[in-house]
Amino acid sequence: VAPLDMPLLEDSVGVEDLVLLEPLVQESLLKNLQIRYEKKEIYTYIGNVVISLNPYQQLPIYGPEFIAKYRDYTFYELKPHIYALANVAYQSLKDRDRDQCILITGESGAGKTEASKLVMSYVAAVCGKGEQVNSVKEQLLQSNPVLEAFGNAKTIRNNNSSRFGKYMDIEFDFKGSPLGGVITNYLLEKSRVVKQLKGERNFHIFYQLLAGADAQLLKALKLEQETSLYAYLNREMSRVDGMDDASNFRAVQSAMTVIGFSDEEIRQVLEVTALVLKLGNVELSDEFQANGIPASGIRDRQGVQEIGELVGLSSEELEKALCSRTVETAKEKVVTALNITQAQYARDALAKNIYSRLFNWIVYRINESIKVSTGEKKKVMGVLDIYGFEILQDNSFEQFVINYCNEKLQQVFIEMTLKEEQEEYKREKSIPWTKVDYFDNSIICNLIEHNQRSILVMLDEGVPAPGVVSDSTFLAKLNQLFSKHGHYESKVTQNAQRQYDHTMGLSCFRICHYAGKVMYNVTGFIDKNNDLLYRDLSQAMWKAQQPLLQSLFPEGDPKQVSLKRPPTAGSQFKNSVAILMKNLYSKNPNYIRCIKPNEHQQRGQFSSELVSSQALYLGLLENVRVRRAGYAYRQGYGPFLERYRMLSRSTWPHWKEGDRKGVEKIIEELSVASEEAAFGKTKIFIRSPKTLFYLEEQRRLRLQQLATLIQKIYRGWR
Ligand code: AOV
Ligand code: MG
Repeated sequence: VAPLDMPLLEDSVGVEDLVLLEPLVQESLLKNLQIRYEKKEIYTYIGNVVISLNPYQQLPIYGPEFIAKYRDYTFYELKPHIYALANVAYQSLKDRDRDQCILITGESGAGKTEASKLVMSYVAAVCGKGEQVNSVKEQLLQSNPVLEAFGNAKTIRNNNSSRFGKYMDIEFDFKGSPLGGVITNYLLEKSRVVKQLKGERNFHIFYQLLAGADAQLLKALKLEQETSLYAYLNREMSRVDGMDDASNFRAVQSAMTVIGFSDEEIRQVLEVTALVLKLGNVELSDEFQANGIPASGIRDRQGVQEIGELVGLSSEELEKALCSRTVETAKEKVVTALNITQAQYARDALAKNIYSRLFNWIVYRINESIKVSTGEKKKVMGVLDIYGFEILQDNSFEQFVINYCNEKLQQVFIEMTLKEEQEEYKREKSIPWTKVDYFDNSIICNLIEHNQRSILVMLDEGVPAPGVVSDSTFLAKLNQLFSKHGHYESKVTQNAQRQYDHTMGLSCFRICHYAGKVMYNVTGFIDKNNDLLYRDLSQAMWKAQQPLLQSLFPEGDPKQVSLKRPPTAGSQFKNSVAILMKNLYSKNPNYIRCIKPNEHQQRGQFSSELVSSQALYLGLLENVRVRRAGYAYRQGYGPFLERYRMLSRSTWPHWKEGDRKGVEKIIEELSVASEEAAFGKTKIFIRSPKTLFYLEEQRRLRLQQLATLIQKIYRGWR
């Protein structure tokens, strides 16, 4: 570890802005974060970027008192905090009329969702007043518990892991009062509905419902309280330490009411949720016969009966839909019986589809409540909180999608930090600047999403006709196309290069992501991408008497004959990511980069190795270098004058000739070298941290002098 030389006042807690770090190397950066973490200083700046380390404990640095403080000070005057970033974003949205976005990145469990809630609660606390405004704020804030209940789950990495991506635009009027918002959600990890890894749970809502519903509600939903009775709920993992499912259930119900769901709508949502659970318990068996051939059928009639009663379906219809498949040709309809594997597959596909459509509907319904109907010009603040980068033992299509999204966000970060930096120099006129080299991950983004030659294109070519194209031909095509690609590996490409790697699976490929190498198993890729539901099933659901369930399956309407193949999950995701990127690029970015200090969700543990790898792939060091390459530090003339005016005889104690002149005077009197300071239109730029250290040191000495002086005067009085 390099010796640390921290010349700032705060040296016991390291530097608050890594731009001031000396020497600037990975070791000192890490040490600085560690020193701060141990002192419970979880936030550190790189210029206007906030680095946030997950404390895994409640720190007394949030709430109204702190919000009030950060509201009254400019960015660098108080300790680094997410509130300071939220304040800058909100103020510049309000005063400078620039749409903002808050981009929160980091791997699973790093603290993104918590950070996004801190931003939202800060903005809600400082923006506008009045009954109408307060009710809008409440609706926006209450969307969180509802979406978390249906879209989050306990994973190995995070007890409250977001299993969907979320982008929320909060819209304001010209005075900065909130009018409403729009939420966009990205691909829910629906495979979790039917199966979870060891040590993980299904989505929170299932456990909340069973734990929190009273006897009457349970009876109405035809449920039993015991989680172990449900095949879709992991038996060895039903409770999460410190999580009160029952009280969360009440919170979700009341949040839904605040948002504007009617009692009837809430009831239907819960019925559909119960339906999914009960569907999992539909036991299929192949002891039945169809024309002498073994066929699947339902073993336990009562379950199907109950499902029928719950949502108004005939149990015969349901059984038929689950156990057989109709193929329509121009001339006739052929009904074939499914074997047990196919029937189980159909049942699980149905459960996944019902749940993910329910989730989409909930987002749609929240949007109906919070959408802004007035036509006036709006100012927008977008908050992005997605699922973090994931490397599991077994990675499938879901991880592929999640990691692709993170790759794109890293790309935004690279482009926007450089772009924004350059533009600032341009805006401020005549500020010279040197370029710093970055690892550009567009090569990886292209590998995944390029329009002609990419993994997603190859995936879409895998038409769901059994036996024609399968997962393994998909892999073979990838191997052929990308055998020489620097970020692609598989057994075949390795063999060609005579590499021996026993960790590489036969049905796997590996992508060298910006954040690490991930091996994906192609089994199930084609299927998950095509995401097709037998028509028999959607038609059966459409026949349900319960209006919500029926509305989730519009394609089940026999009048709606569409022969067009629906877009695949991959291409839909790619499109929505592209729209998101466009949206982000049109706004002024504010970054929160979350870091996970240890793998055990433990307070006070700082694993240097783990933090180091995140710091590396987040490009923190490069970020600091970029920031320093031009000018390490910049500050508006007003605040700069305020901080350093005591350093010049001219500006202390009074100065009346304008902020910029005052700042020039201070720089002149302190004999700061001319290349060290540049004067922009609204800000002063200081080139090297040394100069800033010097200013800070002078300020400290001056404050000491003043303190001694005051003491003397005080003694004199006595
Ligand atoms: P994530 O959003 O980044 O993971 P979360 O925001 O859910 O991570 O954080 C995980 C857990 O860490 C939370 O449930 C809290 O217990 C704790 N935590 C995070 N930030 C704070 C904080 N500022 N103060 C106290 N505790 C905190 V994922 O959604 O898995 O990618 O997919
Ligand atoms: Mg999250």
